[in-house]
Order: sequence, then structure tokens, then C-alpha cells
Amino acid sequence: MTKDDLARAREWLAEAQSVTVLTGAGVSAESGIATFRGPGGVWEKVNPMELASSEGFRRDPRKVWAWYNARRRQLLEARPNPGHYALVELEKRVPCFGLITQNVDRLHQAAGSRNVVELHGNIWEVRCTGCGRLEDRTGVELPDEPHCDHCGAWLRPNVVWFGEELPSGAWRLAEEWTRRADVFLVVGTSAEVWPAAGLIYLAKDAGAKIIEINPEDTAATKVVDLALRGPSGQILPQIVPA
Ligand code: BJW
Ligand code: ZN
Repeated sequence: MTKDDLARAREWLAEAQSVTVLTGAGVSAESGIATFRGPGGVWEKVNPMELASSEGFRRDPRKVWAWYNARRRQLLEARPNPGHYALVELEKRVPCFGLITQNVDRLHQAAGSRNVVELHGNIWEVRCTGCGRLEDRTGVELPDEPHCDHCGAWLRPNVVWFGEELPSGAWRLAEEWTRRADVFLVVGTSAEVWPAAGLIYLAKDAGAKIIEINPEDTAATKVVDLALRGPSGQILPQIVPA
């Protein structure tokens, strides 16, 4: 990556009428939140199908809740990093802006991003597996075995696990924002999880310029127009137009 690459990214963003951003776990890495894949990633130590699937939850809900409660506690201490804040600034400078995130941590909203769509739900809401009630339990310490006050069934985190459909409203909005983008930023995602990764190819087909920000190559690198290699907390603040 050269100084020219950063200047080019800044210029594309300054000229764009519509910018859409897709973020993944890497954008929160500098806030101390582990990514899923790669060295030090969560899936190195635990099997994704045990912790992030409805089959795994049915088999051992206590184990799944122990993991989510630990992550909720860790997030209480976590703060947005310069990458999150740079995206807040970008939103203020671009006429039409949308931020699509796969993250469940709500750190984009904590930083001040407004036009955010959550593809994989969020970790703060809980949903009843019996009566379907949705409740916001932001910042609340949950019991080890959370159950519904109304029907007594197990509660689950309101996130999207493997094999589950994405929330239809969120997905529709994500597709719309992707199709309208002049510039599509792909930040801190391995681009291995579908259908989220498919948005990158949709943006490409719709004619957007695609910029990837990631320390590593990803499954989508071959289709991007510009790859900026480095941590998003360092790169993003350098490409937001003045
Ligand atoms: C940095 C950095 C720094 C480090 N700065 N960067 C089509 C093809 C193949 C498979 C499928 C397909 N369609 C569906 C599937 C199956 C499946 C899937 O994609 N599997 C693949 C893994 C093979 N998809 C699904 O099941 C989805 N549902 C679905 O398709 O429904 C329709 C359907 C239903 C029934 C039958 C068939 C179809 C649902 C996917 C749900 C994903 N859920 C999780 C857990 C969420 C809850 C939680 O957090 O607890 O979502 S899994 C996990 O992966 C999480 C993430 O949002 C998601 C994406 O990961 P992400 O964000 O990309 O993170 P990493 O760790 O992969 O990458 C981090 C990156 O950061 C790396 O590149 C680093 O280099 C970088 N990085 N430091 C910037 N400082
Ligand atoms: Zn209930």
C-alpha cells in the first residue's frame, strides 16, 4: 500500500454521492474484541456449530449462554476505536451513506453511527424461544440460565446463527444500499460468511468502486478495486475526506 493508494481512496470517497460500508469483526479488533477466524480467532478454540447454531443451543443452552454472557460482560468494558469514529465522520460528509454490519456488538452505534443495519442481529436483545417476545437487555447482567418471564421458555440472544435466515427487513435494506453505492467499503471481514459476503459481489455487479480495508487478503480480494492493507483503526481515519 502506498501513499497514492490512500489518496485515491480519499478522492473516491470525496467524489461519491453514495457510500455503503460493510463491516465485520475486524473493525472491533482494536477495541479488544476477538475476531472469529484467523490467528487468535474465536473458532480456533471452540466449534462454531456448538456455540452459533440452533442445534448447538438445543443440545446445551447453558454452554451457549456461558459464552454469550462472557461476551456481554466483555463488551460492557469495550469502547469504540478510531475506525468506528472515522465511519461516523464519513457519514457526516457523504450525501447518501449506509453502514451494513455483521457485528452484534453495537459499537458502531455507540460511536455515533446512525444509518446502521445489523445483518446478524445484536447481542444485547434477547428473544424467547417459546412465545417469541423480543426484549432489550442492553448492559444488563443476565442469569446463567435466562428464561422468559411470560412463558418460562429459554431465552436466546437475538443474533443470527448458522443455518438461520437473516432478518428480512435488514437484508432488504442492505441490498438496496449496496445497489445504490458509488463506493463500497469492505472493512474487517473475511468475506467467508454468506449471504453477507454476497453483497460485495452485488456491489461489483452494480458498478461500485470497491475498497477493502484489512491487514490480510480475504475471499473477496480478487474483486476489489483497491486493497488497503492494515488495521482499520489506522487506515479509516486517513481516508475520510477533510
Ligand atoms: C482486521 C483487523 C483490524 C483483523 N482491522 N481488519 C453460500 C455459500 C456457502 C455457504 C453458505 C451459503 N449460504 C449460506 C451458507 C451457510 C452459512 C455460511 O456462510 N457458511 C460459510 C462459513 C461456509 N451461512 C449461514 O448459515 C447464514 N444463513 C443463511 O444463509 O440462511 C439461509 C439458509 C438457511 C437455511 C439453509 C440454507 C440457507 C447465517 C450466517 C450467520 C453467521 N453468524 C455468525 C455468529 C453471529 C452471532 C455472534 O456473533 O455470536 O456471525 S458466525 C460469525 O461470522 C459472525 C460474523 O458476523 C460472521 C462473519 O465473520 P467476520 O465478521 O467476517 O469475521 P472473521 O473473523 O471471519 O474475519 C475477521 C477479519 O478481520 C479477518 O479478515 C481479519 O484479517 C480482519 N482483521 N484484525 C481490520 N485491526
Ligand atoms: Zn416466552
